[in-house]
Amino acid sequence: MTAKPKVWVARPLFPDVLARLTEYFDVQAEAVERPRSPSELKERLAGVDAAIVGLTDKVDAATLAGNQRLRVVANLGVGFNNLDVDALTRAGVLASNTPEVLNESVADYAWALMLAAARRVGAAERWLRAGQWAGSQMRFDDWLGVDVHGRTLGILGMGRIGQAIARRAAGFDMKVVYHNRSRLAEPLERACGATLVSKPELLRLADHLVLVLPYTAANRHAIGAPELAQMKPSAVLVNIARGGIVDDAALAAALREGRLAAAGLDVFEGEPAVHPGLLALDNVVLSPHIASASEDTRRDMANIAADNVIAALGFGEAAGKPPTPLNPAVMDAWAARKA
Ligand code: 8YV
Repeated sequence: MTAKPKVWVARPLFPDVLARLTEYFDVQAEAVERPRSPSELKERLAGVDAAIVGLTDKVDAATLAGNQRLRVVANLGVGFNNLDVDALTRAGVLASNTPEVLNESVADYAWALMLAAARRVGAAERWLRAGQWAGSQMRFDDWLGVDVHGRTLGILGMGRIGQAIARRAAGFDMKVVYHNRSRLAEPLERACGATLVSKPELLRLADHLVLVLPYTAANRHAIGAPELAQMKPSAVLVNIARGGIVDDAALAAALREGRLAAAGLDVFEGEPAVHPGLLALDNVVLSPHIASASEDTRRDMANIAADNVIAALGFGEAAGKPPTPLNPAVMDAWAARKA
C-alpha cells in the first residue's frame, strides 16, 4: 500500500472537516492558533503534499524555495494577500481561496459593527458591566449616538460583499453611494439601490462608510489622514476588509480629536496587535477579525478548503476539479508533465 499524502492544517479546525481529510490523507493538524516565523512555515511546508493555511501564514518565493513536494496551498479566506500567487504558480503549487460562501455573513457583520459603533453599544455595555448604571444620575441626553436609518451609506469597494451590504440598506431607508474601480452593471446597481460616485464625493457624502476593498499595495492607507479630513465629523467608519487599508494611527487621532464620530473595526494593521491609540478610545468597536465567523460560514469555508485539497490531489467525487482554484493553469502543467 502506498503511503497517504501528507496534509498540514495550520489552524485548529472543525473535527468533522479534519475527519473528511483523514479519509484520504495523513493529516497533521495544529491544535492551537499562533503566528509562525517564515523559517518555521518553510519547514512545515517542506514535508507535506498540501497545506490548509490562514491569513497569518505568508507563503512567498522564499517560503517555497527548495520545496519539491508541496502541490496545494488552500487558504482559509476569500482574501489571499498572504499568498504570493505568482510565486506559487512558478513553483507549480496550486493555490485556492474560499469565495462566495462568506459574502452574506460578512455583510451581516459589517452592519453589526456599523450599528454598534453608531449607537455606542460597546461603550454602553462596558459602563453597565462596570456597575455604573445603578446609582448613576443618567440623563435623558446621555448616550446619544448617530442614527443609521435614513442616512447615507458609503461603500468603498463594490464586489459581492459590498453589494450584499448595500442590499441590506433598503430596510434602513438609506441612500447608498459607492466607489469602485469599475461601475456595476445596471441591473446590479438597481438591485443594490446604489449610485457610483468619485472617492472624494464618497468621503464627503457618507454618514457611514464601509470599507470592503481587497488588500493590495495600491490600497495601503486608502483611508489615511487626508481622506479622514474629507469625512464628516459625525461620520462612522467601518473596516471589515484588511488591516493596512486604514492608517490606524491617523484614525485613532481623528477619533480622539472628534474629527470622526466613531469606528467599527474587525481588521488592523499588524494584527493581532492593535494600535494602542485605538485601544484607548471608547468611540470605537473592536473585534478580532471575525466577520466571517458564523457557525455555518466558517464550516463552509473549512469544507471548501478541504474540497480544494482533496480534489486537487486527485481524490473524491470531484477528483481533478478543485472548486475554487486561484491559479488553475498549474493543474494543466501537472497534466502535461504526466503525459
Ligand atoms: C478570514 C477574511 O479569512 O475571508 C477573508 O478574507 O478575512 C476572513 O474570512 C477569517 O476571518 C480567518 O482569519
